[in-house]
Amino acid sequence: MHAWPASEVPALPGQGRDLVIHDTATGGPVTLQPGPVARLYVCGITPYDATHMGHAATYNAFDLVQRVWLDTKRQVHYVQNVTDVDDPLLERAERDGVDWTALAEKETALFREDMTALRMLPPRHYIGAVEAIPGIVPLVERLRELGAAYDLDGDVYFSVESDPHFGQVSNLDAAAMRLLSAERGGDPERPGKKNPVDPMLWMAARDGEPSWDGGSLGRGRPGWHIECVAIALDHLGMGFDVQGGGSDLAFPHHEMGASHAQVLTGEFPMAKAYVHAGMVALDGEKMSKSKGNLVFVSQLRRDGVDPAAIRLALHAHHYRADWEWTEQVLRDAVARVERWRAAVSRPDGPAAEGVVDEVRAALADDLNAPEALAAVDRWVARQAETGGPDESAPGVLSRAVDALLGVAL
Ligand code: 5CA
Ligand code: ZN
Repeated sequence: MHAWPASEVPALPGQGRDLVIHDTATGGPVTLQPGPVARLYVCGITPYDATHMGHAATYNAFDLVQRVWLDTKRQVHYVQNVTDVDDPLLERAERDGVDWTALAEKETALFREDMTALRMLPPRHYIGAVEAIPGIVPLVERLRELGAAYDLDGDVYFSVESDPHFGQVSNLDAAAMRLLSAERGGDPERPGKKNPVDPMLWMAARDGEPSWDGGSLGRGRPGWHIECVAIALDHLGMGFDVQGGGSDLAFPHHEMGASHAQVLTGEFPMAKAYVHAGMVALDGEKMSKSKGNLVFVSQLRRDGVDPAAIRLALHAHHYRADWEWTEQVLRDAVARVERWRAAVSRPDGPAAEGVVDEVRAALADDLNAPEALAAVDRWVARQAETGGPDESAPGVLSRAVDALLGVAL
C-alpha cells in the first residue's frame, strides 16, 4: 500500500538528545540507543470509520518519537499496518450494506489525508493485512511445526504456554488477561482451548466471509496478532527499537505478538521498548468506533480548524495520560497557535538556542510535549515583554517547532 507524503523536517543547529521512554514491559524508563537506522513499528488503523482524536493522539506520540530520533541525525525505518480485513470491518460493511474492500479503501484514504494535514511523518512501509497474507501463512505453518499451535475445528490457535516469556509485556495476572481477552477480540469461553486466552492464528473460511488460500492451513483468514508480527518481522526483523500503539493494545495484541515472534525466532525480546499512549475520552468515555462517541479529524478540518491547532491540542497532553477532548482544549490550542505565529513573524526576539534545547530535553524525557510547549510559551512571553536583540531567533524557533513538534507556523 502507498503511505502519504512526508512534510519536510528542517535540520536544527546544536545537538539532539537520545530518547528515554517509558517501557510497558519493564514498567520503567529505557534509554534507547538505536543504530544509525532506528526501527519503529506502530499498529495502524482498522479502517471502518474515520480517524478520531484518540487515533490522532496515539499517532502523534509516535511521530514525536521519530522527530527526536531524526534530530539525533539517525534515519528512521518506520512500519505501520492497516488491518484491512477483520471482524469489525466486515460487520460494519454488512450493517451499512457496502462492500468491505470499498469501505477499507475509503477510510484508509481519509486516514492518509488526515495524517498529511497533521504533518505526521509517513511510514516507509505501509502494509495491509490482506497483502501480508502470503507472508503470514508460512509463519502459522512454522508455529504448528514447532508445536506452538493447535487445531480446533479447522481454526488454528497459538498456545501461549509455548513462550517462556509470555506475560512479560503487559505483566497482568491470568484473571485480568482473561477479562481483557474477552473484551478485545479474543474468545476465552470457546471450549477445547488449551488456555482460555490462546489467540487465533488462522480462522477457517466462514460462509459469506472473504477467505484466502492458506496452503496446509486450508482456506481462511489470518488472526489479528500474527498480522502485525508478520509485517514487523518482514520489514524490521527481531529486536527492533519500539513497538507502539494505544494502551488498549498492550494486552492481548502486543503481548501475543511478542510471543508469536519470540517462539518463531527463538530470540527475545521482539522489541526493546513497548510504548503505549493513553486513551482519549469524550463525554467521560473512551472515544471508540464501537461506542460512536467520536470527534473526527476530518470533521474538524471541514469545519475550518487549522491542523496546526489540532496538533497543539494533542501536544498539550502527555502521551501517557488518559484525557478528555473538550471544546476548551481546542480553543486553548487555537489561541496558542495565534500567539506563536504572531511571535515568529516579529523581526527579532530573545536568543532562541536555549529554548530549542529545552524543547529537545523535554521531548527526550519520555516525550514530555506539554513541557516543550511551556518552553516555547516562555520564549513567546519574554519576547512580548522585552522584544529582543536577536534577528535570527524567530526563524530558529519556527524551524524548531516545525522539526520537533511537527507544527508549521
Ligand atoms: N488495527 C488495530 C491495530 S493492529 C487497531 O487497534 N486499530 S484501531 O483503529 O482500533 O486503533 C488504531 C490505534 O489507535 C491503536 O493504536 C489504538 O490503541 C489507538 N486508539 C484507539 N482508540 C483510541 C483512543 N480513544 N485514544 C487513544 N488511542 C486510541
Ligand atoms: Zn497491530
